[in-house]
Amino acid sequence: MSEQKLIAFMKNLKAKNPGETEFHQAVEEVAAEIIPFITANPKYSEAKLLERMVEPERTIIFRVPWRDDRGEIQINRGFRIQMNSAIGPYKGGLRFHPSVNLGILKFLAFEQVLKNSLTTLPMGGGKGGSDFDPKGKSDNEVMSFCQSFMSELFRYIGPDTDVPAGDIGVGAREVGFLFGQYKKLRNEFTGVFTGKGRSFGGSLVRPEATGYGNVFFAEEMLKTKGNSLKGKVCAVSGSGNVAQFTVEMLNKLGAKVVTLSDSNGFIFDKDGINEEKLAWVMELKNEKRGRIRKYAEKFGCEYSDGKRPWGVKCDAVFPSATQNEISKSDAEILVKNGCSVVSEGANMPTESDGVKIFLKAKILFGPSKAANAGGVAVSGLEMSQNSLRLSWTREEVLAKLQGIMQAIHANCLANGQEENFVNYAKGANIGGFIKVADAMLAQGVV
Ligand code: NDP
Ligand code: 2IT
Repeated sequence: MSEQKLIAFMKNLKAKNPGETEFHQAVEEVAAEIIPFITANPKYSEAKLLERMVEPERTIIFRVPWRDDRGEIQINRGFRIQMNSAIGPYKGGLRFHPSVNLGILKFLAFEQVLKNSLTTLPMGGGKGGSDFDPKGKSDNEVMSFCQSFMSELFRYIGPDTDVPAGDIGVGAREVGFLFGQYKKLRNEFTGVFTGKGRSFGGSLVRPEATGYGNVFFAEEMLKTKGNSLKGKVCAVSGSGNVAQFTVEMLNKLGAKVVTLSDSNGFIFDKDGINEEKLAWVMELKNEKRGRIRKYAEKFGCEYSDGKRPWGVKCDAVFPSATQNEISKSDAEILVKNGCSVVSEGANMPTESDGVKIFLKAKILFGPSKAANAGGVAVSGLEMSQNSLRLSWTREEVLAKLQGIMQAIHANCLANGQEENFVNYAKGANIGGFIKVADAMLAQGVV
């Protein structure tokens, strides 16, 4: 019966949201777990909560005109999806990447609602961004774009309404420019953004939080097997914010990381990306804004152009670049090569058929909405600190992050236990859903 309900639900969703393939994918993975759950708990199905949750509360699309360094006018498209505010203000990042479109941001906003629910903090879900490509642009061009983007977005956000942060292509530089323009337009200094610089209200450990949190989550999964990351050979993809701090924490826990990538290819360093090499990568990526290929030239290791790292033999993988970067055949190869841990730093990095391969093999699979929730969790802690007008120490924030990742893991266990196996994907979907659904039920048909 659930199978038929899922088919009908998805048919309707696709007809209403044509062409939004990533949104369809994210919803289908969740609905496949939630429909049997709400069938068994009819108070949720009668209130049409799943149907309500896939419809954004508000979608804002706007023109972003700006002038490049040659004086030429450029036009980009800006978006903010205000998906769900049942448990708190809309919260979620901004992505600047040429691939950005409505379907991608709706998938991210939908995932964010459930992820934020799992963090234990009072945050609703949202996501936004633009098809603007920061790559190859000067600092001045990035600032012009950010100022124009915020000149429209400022109407719709606020510290108690909607609090954006970074995502792909939006790091410390962009957040600074965006926050500065908001402050100028509103004439107020508030915690309207997270991921801010330390000197203007940013939280300690926010830059590290997503990568560190993902490693803590993997360690929790391994603990259930009496195992740990110590001595494990790990493959990480991406080389941006999430990837960098994933490597840092893996090194601290005694694992060996052998890969990093960007959209051009990946490096394989069999000796491991140690602290010193990681510092070099951080400078390459965050300051020089160069390509990962340079790592192979500098440290004399292998570089594979146009490829992803999933063919490398390893014990654990931490996909930390983008959606759908692990295909079904990649998943098959990973399992065949003996990989027994997949902890998702990126959002939805594994194709649906790949997830099925991991679940069938019964390996430890940490889905993104649970495993990468440490980033938004520390964003929530940044909001708390801004409201209190004080800042916590590094130790305090780190301890809270660790506690939150353990709580998320426990929630997944409670809702995802199957016979001799923990289905973390199911656990995260049901665990995330319940809190939002209960809040929506209590608030009536709004
Ligand atoms: P960054 O912009 O800092 O880094 C992104 C990295 O991924 C770069 O190495 C980039 O390579 C690569 N990448 C991006 N798009 C593609 C693509 N289409 N194909 C191949 N490689 C690609 O972003 P983040 O590290 O912040 O984000 C990485 C992932 O983590 C995203 O999925 C994001 O949604 C997710 N995430 C981020 C959080 C955060 O706090 N920042 C929190 C939770 C999840 P290149 O430079 O060549 O583009
Ligand atoms: O996908 C994500 O969780 C993020 N990009 C972080 C969002 C946030 O508000 O910190």
